[in-house]
Amino acid sequence: MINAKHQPVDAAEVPRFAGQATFMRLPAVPSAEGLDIALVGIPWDGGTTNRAGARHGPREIRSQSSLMRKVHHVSKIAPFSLANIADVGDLSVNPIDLMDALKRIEEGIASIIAVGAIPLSAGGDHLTTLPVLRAVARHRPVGLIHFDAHSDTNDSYFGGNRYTHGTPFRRAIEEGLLDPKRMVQIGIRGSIYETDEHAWAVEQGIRIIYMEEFTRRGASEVIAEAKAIVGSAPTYVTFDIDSIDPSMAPGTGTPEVGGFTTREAQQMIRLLEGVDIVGADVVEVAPPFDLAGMTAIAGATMMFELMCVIAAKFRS
Ligand SMILES: [Mn+2]
Repeated sequence: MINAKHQPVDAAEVPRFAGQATFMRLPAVPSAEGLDIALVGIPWDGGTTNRAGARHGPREIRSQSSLMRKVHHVSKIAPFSLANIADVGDLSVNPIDLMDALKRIEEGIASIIAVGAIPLSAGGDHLTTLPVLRAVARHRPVGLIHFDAHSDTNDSYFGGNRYTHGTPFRRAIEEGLLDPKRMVQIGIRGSIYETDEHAWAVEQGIRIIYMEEFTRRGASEVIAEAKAIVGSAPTYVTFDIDSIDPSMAPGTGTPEVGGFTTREAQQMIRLLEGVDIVGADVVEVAPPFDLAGMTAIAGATMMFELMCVIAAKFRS
């Protein structure tokens, strides 16, 4: 019987370093038509306040994702058998016009959702998540599981600029895209601008789990709480690579020491099985600051982990 689902190129037939680089060595397809999960690049970093470079993230994540195989070694989830998954390419962006870029990204993700596919994107900086949420949450607010060193709920930068990679989740709450009572941020750390920097976020009802609390309680307890917060309703998962310690993921715009190990991050994502994930992303991989592709492979691996827990939804 012919398996109608897309399959990655077999590394026993074509070596991993050969051929066109696509996410997970899947076919590059022109649209999300017929897909369950659409892997998509958002090569845009116009919201970056410090070291730019995440615009180069999708291409490097594609390259490093050639290391991924077909079956998850712990959960035994075989994503390409459970769900039809392919690489739909990069969204159209505008590197010199922020508002136009946000519009293009929203339209690109909306076209994926319109044909019934779940978007799993590779950024780009964290502002890309705002237009993604505008598409994902067009008809109802969603919950959010947010891995990051930073809360990204500041109000404005540089004389009132409201759209930067430090503000997306404040804008998303204001726009009614996120239900702040169903939001959890995990791994927050680093020096802050003001003592009460996170006061607004907490007032909205966001549960902030600082890195120190994660260290005390561990992955199982923290994710159990996160799952209780988002419940069974539609939820988006966003993974900022700077949540991982810069010793393991240096290639990012705003590194903060004292972060997750890659293994802790993997453990947490695996435990998300059962959450109704309606979209997810890995953002802030900035190859110009990377060493030997180590941040891009961390990003590609987190994308694989996310893909597996999303694919688990398609188990019949
Ligand atoms: Mn972030």
